[in-house]
Amino acid sequence: MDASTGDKVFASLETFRIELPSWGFANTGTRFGKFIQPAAATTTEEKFSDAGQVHLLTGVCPTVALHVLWDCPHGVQSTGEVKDFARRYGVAPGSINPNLFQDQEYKYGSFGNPDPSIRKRALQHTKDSIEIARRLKTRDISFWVADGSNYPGTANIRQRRLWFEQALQEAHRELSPQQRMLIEYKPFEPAFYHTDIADWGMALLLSRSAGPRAKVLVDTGHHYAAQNIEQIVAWLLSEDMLGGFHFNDRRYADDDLTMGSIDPYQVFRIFHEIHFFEWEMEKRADIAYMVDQSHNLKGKIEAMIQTVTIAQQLFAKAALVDIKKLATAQKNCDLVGAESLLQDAFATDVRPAIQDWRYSKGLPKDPMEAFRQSGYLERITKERTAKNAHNVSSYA
Ligand code: LRH
Ligand code: MN
Repeated sequence: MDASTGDKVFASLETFRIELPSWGFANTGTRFGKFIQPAAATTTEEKFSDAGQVHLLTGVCPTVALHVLWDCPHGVQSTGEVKDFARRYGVAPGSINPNLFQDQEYKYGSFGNPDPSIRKRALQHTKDSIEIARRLKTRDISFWVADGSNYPGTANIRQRRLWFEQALQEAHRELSPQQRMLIEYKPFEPAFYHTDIADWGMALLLSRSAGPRAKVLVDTGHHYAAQNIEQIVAWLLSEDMLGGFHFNDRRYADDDLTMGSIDPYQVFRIFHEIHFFEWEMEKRADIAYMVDQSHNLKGKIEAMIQTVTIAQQLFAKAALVDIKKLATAQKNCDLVGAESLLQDAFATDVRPAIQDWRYSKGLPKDPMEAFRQSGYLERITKERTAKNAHNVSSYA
């Protein structure tokens, strides 16, 4: 690999950081059940410990996203112990995810519920989540709201939009100047007729009406198969409304498979649009790169290490596109020339340069091998097997 390519890989890795989801270390499944892993994390401390292991081995995932009901069982009172875990395991709390979909009260919605007392309850949980973020000195409050309906005629879609606007405006007023709110869209599931925040346009309009500190979160799994996700990314960038990503991969729907496992070129094309934007605007885009996956079959920590290393590879490959040449080819409608610049970058094996970068940082060249040699998995399996044995696997 020529020096300049190596330098470009090194430069891209210097700034690339990706946040891990606490729930990626826990026993999760599908509606048809879940397969219990004896080493899986069940406590918030164990999730910090596992995330700390991945950061120790890769050096590029210094924060872990928290889901309030799953990781802060005592709400705001949980922030003290979370700070202890962060100190003990060397990873900081990242984006705070309110949970407005799990409680029975949210059967007919949260912000969109016709019952004002339920909407009030949802807003109080949101304010508590913002307070948790404030006490943990973390920046992003990341909203995914499952609200919607399953049958035509059962919901007043326009009225529910107004309720969402009111709730998100009130939430925005609670934010401190350093904080942001990220609004995630999803076309369906668990609602199967309409979802209140179903696509990027709805999330953008709700973010705009909420306030300047509200941005859109793009979960790569939340698109119909034929949608051009990198075009949505390009539009959100040009609107200065792109706040972050939840990366995963899918063959069909919101499959939450490991990033780049099905369509790595998709992620490459997204990273390319971001590099292109930053080159043209001569400024860094303020984007939170995060993973959001459900490791139903793969070992949870191995799947996370695999994800982080694939993310580094795809980010570095996209940084190899000669954008100056690309801009010229685009202007000259040199279709093959332009496309080949992306294909050549994507086809470049950046793994040796990434290993050199890790070595230069005192990190293991091969994080997966280092993990397998560490004995960490054997230790936590011993510690956690008894506890996980009681974990329910059936759906119903
Ligand atoms: C919804 C979603 C959301 C999270 C959840 C774990 O599908 O992507 O981001 O809250 O997964
Ligand atoms: Mn998500």
